[in-house]
Amino acid sequence: MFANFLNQIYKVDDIFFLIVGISVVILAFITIAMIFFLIKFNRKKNPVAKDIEGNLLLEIIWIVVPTILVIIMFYYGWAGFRAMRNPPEDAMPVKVTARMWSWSFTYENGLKSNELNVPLNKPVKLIITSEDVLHSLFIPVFRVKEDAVPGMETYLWFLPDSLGKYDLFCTEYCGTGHHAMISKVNVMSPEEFYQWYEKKGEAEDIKAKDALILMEENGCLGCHTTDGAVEVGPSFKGLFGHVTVVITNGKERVVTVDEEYLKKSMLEPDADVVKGFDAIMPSQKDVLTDDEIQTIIDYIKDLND
Ligand SMILES: [Cu+2]
Repeated sequence: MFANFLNQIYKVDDIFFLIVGISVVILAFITIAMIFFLIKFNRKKNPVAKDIEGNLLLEIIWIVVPTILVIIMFYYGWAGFRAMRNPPEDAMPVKVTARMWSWSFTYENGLKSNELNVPLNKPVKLIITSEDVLHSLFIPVFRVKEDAVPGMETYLWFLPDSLGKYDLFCTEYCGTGHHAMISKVNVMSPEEFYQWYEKKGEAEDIKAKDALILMEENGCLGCHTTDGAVEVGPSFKGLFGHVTVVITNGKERVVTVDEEYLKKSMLEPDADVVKGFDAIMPSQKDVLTDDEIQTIIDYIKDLND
């Protein structure tokens, strides 16, 4: 199994270089032949048109050689594709949810994370979906990429075969915050991984979630900062008690940010849109519980102190 995978990951690069190599050789051959014929059959040298008879041997060569080349490229491409579409039985399943504009990873024990933590040398199967628009998950170092499609599950698998932190991107333009859809794959030693996996699992049971983790997991921090910097949406810092102009049903009005306003902004983000910002926030209805909303509101209040 392991050997299979190594074959596969190196195959991606090997097939790539094989196809590029064949293409370069063909390009060079065609260019040289073209220049050669331009000179050889130049009009000055051949004032009278001549009928050139066919050449059976040449014709056989130019049919057989390209056919073999195409079959070689197809075979390696197909073998690599088969390996990539067939996750090993013992692969660790992790559900991936993409949304504007963050990733969240859910493990078998219910544990959630906004970075993909995986143990070394254990195949991982990612089951991918999207809550809103098309996104695409891309982990360049493991040579895997798969679309995240709303209402549908797609998958990919890879073998994390070296320790370290690697980039994970959204590679399909999905709106204003697309650039913020960056996460990490942390390949840990199995001991370190299971320590994290089991400890966080217990915390998950008692639902003791810190506001920051909650906001990170639900993508709030993809657009809102906690330090006053304005990004896609208003910053949370200094927000509570602030008097602000909002657009309600196309009309401007002035509101004071209080608990009720914050809650409404999470559940019906399009109802009162802060002037100067686009109405692009997804509703957190059915996403955040009342308790979670309260935790976040308390956090935003505390940010003023
Ligand atoms: Cu995206």
